[in-house]
Amino acid sequence: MSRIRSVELAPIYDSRGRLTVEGTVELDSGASGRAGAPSGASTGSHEAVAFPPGGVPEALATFRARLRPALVGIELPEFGTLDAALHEADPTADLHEIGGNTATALSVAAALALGAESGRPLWRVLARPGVDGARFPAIVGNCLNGGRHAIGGPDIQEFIAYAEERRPEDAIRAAVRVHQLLGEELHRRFPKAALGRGDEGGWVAAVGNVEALELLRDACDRARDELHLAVHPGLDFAASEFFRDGRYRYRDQTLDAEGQAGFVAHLVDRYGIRYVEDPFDQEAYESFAALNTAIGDRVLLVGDDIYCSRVARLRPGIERNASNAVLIKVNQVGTLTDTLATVDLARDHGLATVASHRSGEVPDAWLAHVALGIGARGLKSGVLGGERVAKLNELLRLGRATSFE
Ligand code: 2PG
Ligand code: MG
Repeated sequence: MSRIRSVELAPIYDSRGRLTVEGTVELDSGASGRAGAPSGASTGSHEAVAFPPGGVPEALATFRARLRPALVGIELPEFGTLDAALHEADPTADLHEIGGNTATALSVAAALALGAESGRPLWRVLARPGVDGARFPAIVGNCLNGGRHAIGGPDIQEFIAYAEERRPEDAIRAAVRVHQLLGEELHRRFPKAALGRGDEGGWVAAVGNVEALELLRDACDRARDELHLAVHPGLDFAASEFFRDGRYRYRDQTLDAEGQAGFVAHLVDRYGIRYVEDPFDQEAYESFAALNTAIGDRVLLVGDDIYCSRVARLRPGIERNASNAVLIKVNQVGTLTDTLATVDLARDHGLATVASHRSGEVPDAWLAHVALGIGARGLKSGVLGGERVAKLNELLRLGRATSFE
């Protein structure tokens, strides 16, 4: 039986230079696992709170006072046992006492330790029924940043290359090429402007929403022609961020819910969009449902802030047929056990899952294993930036072990 010999929590930096936490779990056998937790900028109201009110210092103090004594010495037949102990220590739904990021770091570290002990990669430790590791996710790669992930960019948060290819090497190549072509075109169009990249490694430019989408569409078209690979435009509106007093407030237009639905559907058809995330406010189940009826046959319609990876938020979405996919972020809900409950609920009702990074990431690779293990339709992990590439490179490694013939 595996027993926890030691458990640690330490501060590390994320890709925005903010402190987060990294957990280490060591078993009696000497097997160990280590994992860092990322942080979002456009966080949903129903997410686990990343840290207690006093931030990382309070998370570390709480860990030392309450968690370490509760965890050292317990038997760990599966990672769920550690997750249950975390919830016992902090019974709040949003984990604001211990912090959702503490929960995520320790939960993933425990699963990695169990995998190391039994010679299994993480994805196998997490594998859902019927998942054999042969079906790889599409790449959901952010190529141009806006919203809260960029200064001076468009209102829409993410302009995405959605690459649906069986082989990870093909999907990643296509997404990377879209990013490159988009950058080249921006250089051509704004030869004197200082171009940069945003929080998720996508380009930042002083362009409007529609101009950015045109650039993305053109880059996807060119990448498709050049590589003969399936890559199409996608958007994460992160619409809760610009929804105020019942209206969607873009810099150049203000729309009510119906207007927003029409705008999204128009963009989908005009620009050949295949992936749409959070086109409405996080409480707008009915708007989601109407749009899903209208475009769900041709687009992956993904709920992020609306569900916050939680069973209690996804259930009403399923009842209303609010989307055909759910974004999965472990630290929105805290532990792997909670995450997998949401994944199982989605699968049982025919919804696709997309495993996602956060805008403030750590250079860990475990997200690629989560994506493969849950049988995700997509891996949303950006395209460039070391903390993004870490996940893509891990997916490449996993793909190398697989025969696609
Ligand atoms: C999102 C995420 C990741 P954040 O909205 O999907 O792209 O952003 O981590 O800031 O919530
Ligand atoms: Mg989102």
